[in-house]
Amino acid sequence: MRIDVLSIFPSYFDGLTLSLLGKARDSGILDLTVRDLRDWTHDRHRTVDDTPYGGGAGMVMKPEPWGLALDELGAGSERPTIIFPSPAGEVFTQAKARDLATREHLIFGCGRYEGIDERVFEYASTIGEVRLMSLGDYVLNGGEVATMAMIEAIGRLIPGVVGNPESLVEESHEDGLLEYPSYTKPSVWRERAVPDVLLSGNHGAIATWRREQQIHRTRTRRPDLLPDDSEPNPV
Ligand code: 6GU
Repeated sequence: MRIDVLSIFPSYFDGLTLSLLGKARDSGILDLTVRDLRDWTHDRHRTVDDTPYGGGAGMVMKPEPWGLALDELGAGSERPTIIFPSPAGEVFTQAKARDLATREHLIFGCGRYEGIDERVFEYASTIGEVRLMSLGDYVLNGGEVATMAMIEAIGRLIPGVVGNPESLVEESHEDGLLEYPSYTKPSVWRERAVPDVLLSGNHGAIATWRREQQIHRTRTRRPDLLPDDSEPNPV
């Protein structure tokens, strides 16, 4: 998979050389390039923002560097998927990560300031499939941290990135439930014992207990994930 990132703070992404994703890059499974948006400016100050038409607080990212960057990164690629992280976007989920992990070429466009000139999104849709994606209902200062989260979630689903594929299916959200609790040695630590069933050697009982724990955790912590979360219709 090819991933290009456009940002005015490319060094945010230095962490992506570490760990599993770093290995995936070294092995060639993941072709990840981070580019400085200012490389597509042509003025002495490498300007990427300007004041908003209509007035208002803050600055807006100018369309021209985005247009040139998207032209270059999109060239020679059959309609890439272009993701703009935005708190005004659709919510990014595990199911969406799974779908995006099947794409050939992703481009992440990290906005800063009060946002990107709206025409950039329209123009980008002539080059690829445009998706505005949010991590959730809170506000970050820019798209960089959100992009890193999405690249990590997507990247670990690319075949070969996570060594043991079984470790993928037992995780929170993969089966729509939160993960069951895990324990390791010692069996008693600071007067707290590991649940007996996990020491029983009874694999059926262990599987049943883990499933019950998943359901109980999901019901108490994230009832919105369960199918019957809807209010009964009063009519
Ligand atoms: Cl994707 N971007 C920004 N700036 N803030 C966010 C977000 C994205 N998701 C949640 N908050």
